[in-house]
Amino acid sequence: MPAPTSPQRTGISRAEIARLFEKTSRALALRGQDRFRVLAYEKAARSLRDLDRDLGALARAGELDTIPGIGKDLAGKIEEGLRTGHIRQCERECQSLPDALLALFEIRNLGPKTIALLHRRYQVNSAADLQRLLASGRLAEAAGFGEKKLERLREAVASWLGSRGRMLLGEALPAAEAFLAQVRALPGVERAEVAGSIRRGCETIGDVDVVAAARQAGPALQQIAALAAVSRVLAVGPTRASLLLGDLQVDVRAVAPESFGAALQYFTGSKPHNTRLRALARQHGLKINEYGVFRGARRLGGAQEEDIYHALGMPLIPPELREDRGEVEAALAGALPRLIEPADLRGDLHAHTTYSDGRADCAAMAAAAAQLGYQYLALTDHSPGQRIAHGLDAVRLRQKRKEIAALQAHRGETPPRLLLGAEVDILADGRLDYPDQVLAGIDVVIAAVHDHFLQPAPQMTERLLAAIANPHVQVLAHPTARLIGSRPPVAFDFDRVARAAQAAGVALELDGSPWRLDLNDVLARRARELGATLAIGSDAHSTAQLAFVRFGVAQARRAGVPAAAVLNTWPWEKLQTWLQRRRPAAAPARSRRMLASTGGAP
Ligand code: DGT
Ligand code: CA
Ligand code: CA
Repeated sequence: MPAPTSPQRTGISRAEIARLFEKTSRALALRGQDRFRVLAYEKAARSLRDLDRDLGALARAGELDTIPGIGKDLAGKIEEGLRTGHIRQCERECQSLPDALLALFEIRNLGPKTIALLHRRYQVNSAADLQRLLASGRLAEAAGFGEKKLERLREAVASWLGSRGRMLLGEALPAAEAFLAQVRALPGVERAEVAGSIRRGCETIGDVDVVAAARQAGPALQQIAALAAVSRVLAVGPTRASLLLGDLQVDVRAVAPESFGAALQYFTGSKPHNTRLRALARQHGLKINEYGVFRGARRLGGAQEEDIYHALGMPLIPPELREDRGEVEAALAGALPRLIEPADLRGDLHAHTTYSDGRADCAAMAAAAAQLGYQYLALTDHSPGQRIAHGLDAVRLRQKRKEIAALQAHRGETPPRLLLGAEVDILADGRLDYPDQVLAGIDVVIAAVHDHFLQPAPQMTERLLAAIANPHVQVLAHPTARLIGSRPPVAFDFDRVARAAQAAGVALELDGSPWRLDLNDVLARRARELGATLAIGSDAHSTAQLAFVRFGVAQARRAGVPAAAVLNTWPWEKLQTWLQRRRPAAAPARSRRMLASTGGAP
């Protein structure tokens, strides 16, 4: 391969500025500096990540301070980064603190005080150091580290190390799509698609694979490597380029247009799926590779991805199913499921507002849901147990009910229909965090585990079964409570819980938040086998996050789920009947009716 070409740019990207602010926040916290400065950098980093406008354009217009959390000082730093590629003060703050040490902040249950102590007293500079220290048993002597805390930390470190180097689908996919749009716009590129694990909708991503069709592959790759989004060129050759977009590594392959479909199929993988196809091809006396499908020297096709599958006597298999989990047999038998698509969703039953820990108010969330074409939206804020998330007590719940009713009255027939919801904690013993008479006045009750994650499986199973048995519960939210890379799933008898949910008519959520994706693809598939209904929720804490459902849909597709199995693809009338079905007939009719028609106190 030719020597790497050096990029033409001097400034750093929005993602890199966000990352530097985040590191600065951590560095300040580690040194025990002023809490407000720590929070200011943290908030700025988050704001930059959430930003849906062009940072360069805002800077040119002198409007950086219209970004939430960005004042004059931080605006100056952003300008400096965009102009020079450096933010000197931030770089100074982070000096002598290794990235691997600052990365410890990503480990669950590990705060700045503990990290500082581990660093100072035990020379911990990375998660690997911490893992060794935990294994040595030396930490137990230190004050404040009980056996339970140590166990939790051990799990969290293992979990973080297990997913290290991989990026969440929710972070990688938007960056990959933005890059793809730029690649497609290049004059030398005829077609381009994202391949690899992103296209298969995997929950975490090692690197991004892009396949481009070009008459002249080499020059096309040079154009791609020179795009503004590219922060570093690792290598460019005649057929392939390796690039960095901030933290994200991208592998680009350029092929002739007549091979585009074959290359896309090849680089979408997965490897086990492709191995199956190649074996099948051999049985048919065919050969498939990244250039096409061949019988001897004769080329049968390869311009379209379908060419490969059709040559093997089967329809195109959707990328999300290509994991060698029975999809090849199903395709050969003509039994591929018709998978749910994002457009099938008619509403969202899991979203937060400023009443608890959301960043947008009810009206803004309603307007954003209207933009998505939703028929209904449940605003499900936390119950009082979630104190840090400002869970609602009965008084504030009543206030929220009033506000939603007024908003609904104001919006009239304009969709979406707004539903008073609650994400109610399932307490350690299986009781819910609101009494039944309060639950009876809530349109959509989704129940969730938010604490006591380490209960033994039998206890956790009983806890979840008890929640399902409550007739007011309609959805079991993020059933395993895992956080990808930081909190392992809670232990319980999944089949028993899924069977109980099916029997009771409680939906199991597939939470689309990129950190959760819970149920995951494997459990969602099992839930379907057991006949349980699913619900795909965004768990949005901002208007933009309503779009998280797409990641949930990707997991549902990986699980082979059709639209009809998902509660929130149903039209409102059908959903309404379902929501009310389990409510005890003895409860006052007033509290059983939907909010839009009442407005009474919960
Ligand atoms: P990742 O990047 O770890 O999230 O997972 P993938 O599936 O994107 O894996 P990656 O990037 O190594 O390769 C993309 C696809 O290209 C992979 O799913 C199958 C195909 N592929 C790559 N290298 C090979 C190879 O050496 N042999 C075969 N058969 N296929 C390969
Ligand atoms: Ca990849
Ligand atoms: Ca790759």
